Formats: sequence, structure tokens, C-alpha cells
Amino acid sequence: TYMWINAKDDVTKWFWTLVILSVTPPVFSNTALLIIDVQNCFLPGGSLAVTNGDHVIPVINDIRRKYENQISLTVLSQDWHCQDHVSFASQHAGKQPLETITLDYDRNGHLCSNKTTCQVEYSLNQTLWPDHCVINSTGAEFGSRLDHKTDDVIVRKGYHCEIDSYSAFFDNGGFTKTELEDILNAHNITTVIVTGLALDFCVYYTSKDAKKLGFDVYMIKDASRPVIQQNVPTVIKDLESLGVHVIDSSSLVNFI
Ligand code: VGL
Ligand code: ZN
Repeated sequence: TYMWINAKDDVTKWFWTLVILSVTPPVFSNTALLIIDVQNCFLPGGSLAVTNGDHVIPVINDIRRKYENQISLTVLSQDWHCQDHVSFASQHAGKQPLETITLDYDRNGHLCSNKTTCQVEYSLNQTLWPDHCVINSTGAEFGSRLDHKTDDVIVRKGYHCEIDSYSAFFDNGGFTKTELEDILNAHNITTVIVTGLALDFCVYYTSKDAKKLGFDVYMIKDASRPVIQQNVPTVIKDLESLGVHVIDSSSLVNFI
């Protein structure tokens, strides 16, 4: 009987342990909110203004407020360019913004300025832009209506003068990485919610890289706007084919 009582106690103990575990909500959230490039240069009046770019701000602020208990980390990315950045049309004689050029890089990821002396290893298409988000300029500052808190993390990108960086994880050639992946891993983040500007460039490439790195990714359509409206269906189709959840902020309640 002694043995039996012991066995019964064990069963009782495990029963109650399971009951307690199943009714206890998880204390730690594994979700991060990524707010991509909500900066003056992309807002109305900015040098690379995205149509209705400012409309994303109340949507993002609402997500923060509504899901403050589920979101354990908020990261703001900041496009942060040298004043003579290679993506600026002003640096290429006779070129206009939105024209595309080819940039050649050697095997170390250095820009080939002289093709006869440089061993070209990578050729990248580069869309040219008006000068924007120059380091320490007001254009590079976050939109003043965007809520932010002292413990938000800021990740800067695009400060290598010879290569552009749409993704907040890697530059466009995959030569350098930002601290973003390490920060997310250090916080045990498994799910990221991607918002901000612009849907067809930095939000698109950041979502793609996040998925490639193994995160569960939610791209919030109404918390983003494109530079070029016609790009939207292709971008959404591509993200969905990669397994990114493309949803409206009103559906977040069903997922996190
Ligand atoms: C972006 C173009 C150039 C963006 C940044 O934030 O989407 N687009 N630089
Ligand atoms: Zn840029």
C-alpha cells in the first residue's frame, strides 16, 4: 500500500502541475514590433515622400498601445545615409531619381569605380533616389507623431557610403549585417511584426530577410505604404509565397 500511495501522489502531483501550466498565460512574449524608417524624409514634405506615408503613424501607435503586453521589444530602423551616398541620383552625372543603374563590386564588397583595374565579382541593380535621410539631418529624424519609448531599440542602416541597405538586417549585397538579428535573438524573439515605410522597399526586404532568418513574420498592410503603388500586388504575392503572413492590423488580434 505504501508504494501505491506514492504512485497515486505522483499522479496527483502531475495532474495539478498540468492544470496549473495550462491555465497560466505565458509570462514572456517572444514578439517584436519592427517600425521601419518612419522618418521625415519619407513623410509628407520630405525629400522622398511616400504618398500618405503619415497615415501609418496612428496605425503603428495603436498597435503598440493595444498589444503592449504581447510585444516585448520594439525596434525602430533608421535609414542613415552619407551625404554622398551611392543611391543618390545626384552622385551620378545625368541620372534622375527612379532611374536604375548597375553597380559593380569586387569580391570584398568594395565598389568598383574603375572596371579595368577592379575584378568585378557582383553586379547589383540600384534604383536611384533623391538625396534623403542624410546622417544627423532633420530628414533622418523619426516622425514627431510616432510614439517612442526610452527602451526602444534603434537600428541604423545605409551608412556604408558605397552600398544601399533596404533591409534592416543586411545591406543589398549581403556584404554587411546590422545588429538587428543579434538583438532579436538576445531577446528570444521568434515572431516579428513589420510596419513602416516603404512597403515595396525597406518593409519588403526586411520582411523577406526576417523570414529567411527563421522568424515568424507578420507584415501589416495598413501600417505601411509603398513608394510605387503598382509594386504592391507583386510584393504581397512574393511575401506570401515565402510564408510571410500579410494581414491588416485589425486581424492581429487573431494571431498574437
Ligand atoms: C527606402 C528607398 C531608399 C525605404 C529607403 O525606407 O523603403 N526606400 N531608401
Ligand atoms: Zn535610403
